[in-house]
Amino acid sequence: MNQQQRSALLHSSSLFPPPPGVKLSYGTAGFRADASLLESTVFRVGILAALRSIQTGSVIGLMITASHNQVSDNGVKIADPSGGMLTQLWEPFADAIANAPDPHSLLQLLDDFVKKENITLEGGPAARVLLGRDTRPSGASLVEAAKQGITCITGATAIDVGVLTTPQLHWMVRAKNKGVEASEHHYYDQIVTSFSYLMDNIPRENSSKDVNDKLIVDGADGVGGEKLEKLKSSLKYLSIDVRNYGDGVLNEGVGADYVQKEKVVPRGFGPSDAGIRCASLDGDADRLVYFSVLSNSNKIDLVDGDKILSLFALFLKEQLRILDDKANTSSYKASLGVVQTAYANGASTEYLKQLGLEVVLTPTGVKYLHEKAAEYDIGIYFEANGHGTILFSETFLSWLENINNELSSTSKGSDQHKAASNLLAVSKLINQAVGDALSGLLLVEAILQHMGWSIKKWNELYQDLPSRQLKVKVVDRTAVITGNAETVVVSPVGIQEAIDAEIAKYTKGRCFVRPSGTEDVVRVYAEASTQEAADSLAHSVMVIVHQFLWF
Ligand code: G16
Repeated sequence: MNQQQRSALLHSSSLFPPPPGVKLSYGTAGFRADASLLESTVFRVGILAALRSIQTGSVIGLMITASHNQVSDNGVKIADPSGGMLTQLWEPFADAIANAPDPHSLLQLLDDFVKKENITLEGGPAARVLLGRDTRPSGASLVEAAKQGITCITGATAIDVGVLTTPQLHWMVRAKNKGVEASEHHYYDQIVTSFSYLMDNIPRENSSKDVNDKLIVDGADGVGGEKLEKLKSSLKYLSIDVRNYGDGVLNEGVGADYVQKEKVVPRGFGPSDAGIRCASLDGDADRLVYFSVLSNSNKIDLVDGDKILSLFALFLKEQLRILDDKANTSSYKASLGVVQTAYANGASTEYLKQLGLEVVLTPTGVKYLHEKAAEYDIGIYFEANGHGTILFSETFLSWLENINNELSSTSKGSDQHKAASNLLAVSKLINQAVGDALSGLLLVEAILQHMGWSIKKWNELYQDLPSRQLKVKVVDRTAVITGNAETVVVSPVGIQEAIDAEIAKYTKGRCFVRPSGTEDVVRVYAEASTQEAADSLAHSVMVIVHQFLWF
């Protein structure tokens, strides 16, 4: 690092002192905390993004969001060149620089890291970082801090793309690095075109069945609602009523996290909506759940990420079967796998296995699920909370392109040709970089129309086991260390035995605890044969967590 670069870093970082006594870590989805604590961290993550861009010779993304968290929180995370999450190999460096106490120790860490990673600061590629943010009021000033961090690195450019959903930013990074058009307009163009294509391909006999074109969407008073309100007029086959798209408080009594955890109607919905298909996005539109309002109550029938996964799996499996059945050209056995976490409802895992699918569990966090799903030709991953997508391998896609071209000249309009083109359209509609509520919603809508299914019929695929999730405030959540895809607690010693003894009291009992990576709580998940039993198991385990961790 030359003298000029060192002076620039020392000067700029002295303007962003870290808040005393605060230790942050790059958790499930980047750094998250009360927004007032984050300027220094965001500035430093800006430096990291520029270094990552130089090292990879690619565009990197930096998103300012705290997604489902309360409006006073904010956060920052990095999108790697593929559009996916920052490589886990850089997370310890992110932690170290975020917590460096002063400019000199920060400079030392940067110097060591640049040498270790062979990052060429002079004469190499110039850094380019795309910067996006959600609608949080603290976002604008944090974007400025990120710009200062990025541009401290000589030659680096910060490209501010404004207010976006998190998945849009990830999509743009991926598109830019593939050398294709990458504006927000191109994002809409791609999803609207592939959605229309899927809808046009619907077998005519299904179009009059019990699915209708009316959908009500809860926008969580965040960026997703705003974007959908603008997009909806281009969706000729759907009539969407968007609610909660900006007037209320972000994530307060609204949004996918609230709906999925509390299982009650979000603000702005009521008994008059009973019977209509409803969906809910989270604060930055990377999660999606569906629900229907129960008449004369504030309760809902939840259709969560597991059911979205099951719907996608059914459709894709069917398209592959049609293609395979009549294959007269080169045969290709595409691998289809599904990835879930321990939060997946036991009934969903059972159902997917009965479909003959390979089901794999990973720890919570898209970074883990995504990595696993990428091992298949078609990998579908979903967390129960509604975060997920479908990944297609390059090898499979190029085979599919060839078959589709061949079929288009030999048997245009045949079932087999439609299956090939449906699969291609799904690969363009669904976000290949990260879970995306907007494109996920359009795929759900297209598949329901294909099947001719109402939300009720979809929800009847299998019956969820009753479950309960609770948050427990403890002194230090990092004291909880888990293993085996978060299904057992390894430390503190003795807590797992106490949890097991509690589980043994319940029919179909299952329970686990884990520290949240986005909020300062320990999460408890319990499942059992009745709602009362699931509630009771969750409460008993909450008491155990308190006993072991409130010291
Ligand atoms: C983030 C992650 C998700 C994770 C969720 C909750 O979602 O992207 O993978 O399930 O946090 O994580 P935790 O239980 O560790 O707090 P989002 O939508 O908040 O970005």
